[in-house]
Amino acid sequence: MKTAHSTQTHVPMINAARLSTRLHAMAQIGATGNGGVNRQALTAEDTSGRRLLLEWAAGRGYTSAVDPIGNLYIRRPGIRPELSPVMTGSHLDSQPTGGNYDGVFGVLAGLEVLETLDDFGVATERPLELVVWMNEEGSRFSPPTMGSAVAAGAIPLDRALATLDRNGVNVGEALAMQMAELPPLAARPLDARGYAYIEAHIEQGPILEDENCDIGIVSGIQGLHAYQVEVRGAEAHAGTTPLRHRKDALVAAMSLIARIRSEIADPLDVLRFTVGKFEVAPGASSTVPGKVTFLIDLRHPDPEHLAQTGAKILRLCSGQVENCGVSAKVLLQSTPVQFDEKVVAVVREATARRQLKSMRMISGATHDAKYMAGHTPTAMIFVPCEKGISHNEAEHARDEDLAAGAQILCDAMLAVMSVEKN
Ligand code: HGY
Ligand code: MN
Ligand code: MN
Repeated sequence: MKTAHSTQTHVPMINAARLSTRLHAMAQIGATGNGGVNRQALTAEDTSGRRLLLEWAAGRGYTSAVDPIGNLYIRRPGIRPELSPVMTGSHLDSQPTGGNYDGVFGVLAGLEVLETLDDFGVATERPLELVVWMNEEGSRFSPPTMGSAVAAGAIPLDRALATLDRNGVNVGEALAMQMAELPPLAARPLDARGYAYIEAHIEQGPILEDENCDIGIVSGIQGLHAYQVEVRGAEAHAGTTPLRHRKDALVAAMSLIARIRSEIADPLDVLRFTVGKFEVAPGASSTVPGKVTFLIDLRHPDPEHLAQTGAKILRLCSGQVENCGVSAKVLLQSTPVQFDEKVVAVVREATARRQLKSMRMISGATHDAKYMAGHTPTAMIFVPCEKGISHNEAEHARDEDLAAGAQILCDAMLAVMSVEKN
């Protein structure tokens, strides 16, 4: 066994065919039949995906552990087990109409790196860890990046475990059900700190493709606020109740959202304001809606602008609107994150060595790397995806781009071991 970055005489090359085969195998789990997947956090499909990954890892003799919020840690041993690990990872859970690469690529590229080092007989001084974050998408249980937020102490564990899905099932129950279905896993405390963390992901936007770049050298992530807004009116008979007596929560919610959009409009089109989940109760055609609950997803790279816009929204979502009561709950407020410039430089140098065309960029999408950056030197690697389409079953990335991204991840994880921490 050669030791990485000391006696290493050749550079390990990832196995592109194996990576492609794994991606296709994972895409069968939760396949919707329309080209994408529905593998939401802690569902049977998510459990099947995790089981398959754990089988692949066990086949290589890697050890696997789980922390109290359900993050999985797959470890390839190092010569010096007491050293903190070089880490990579991403997520296997998807949006309801998710693509075959969002999150999955980062997990399987990470596994590919571990296996490539085995194939090339490379022993590293530091252990390597592949993390599968629980509930990155936040589509079944809000907010997104729940697992990495809890591991970083940004969300209290008990609050996360008590989070309900739309059927009234909480995270703790769903997690216990998943754990009962998986092979026994060692218990890992809530501690995701490492020597360095590098996450590979599809860009989920059009920039790399437009600029004809192979690799995105991601230097940070824009900020994200998530709010839950509740509009409370009064249920009434659709046929007999005149307008003057109505407290129509749907009408109030629509006019509130229109008001918010006009108050925060951004002529530069940098601000991202989305209402992606909108529930009307009781949801009967002959009853005036008594209650509407909707989720706001707000993003911007500038912390000041994000904070001011968020405060404006919270002001608008309080008091009375069209005869209905309105209140808002903050689910998540994560400020923009700058990654560690030493690790960003490692990714840039690895890309240059491979003579790939790259560009430095900020991530518009959020990722678990955001929380890792708070306690571990972190950077990300992006690969292009077709027309930037994501959170859509048409999401697609080319095998050669995915292989290039996995190779840069391999090179960077080896190179980062030689970087002295600040
Ligand atoms: O919402 C996001 O940015 C991530 O893709 N879950
Ligand atoms: Mn993702
Ligand atoms: Mn996503």
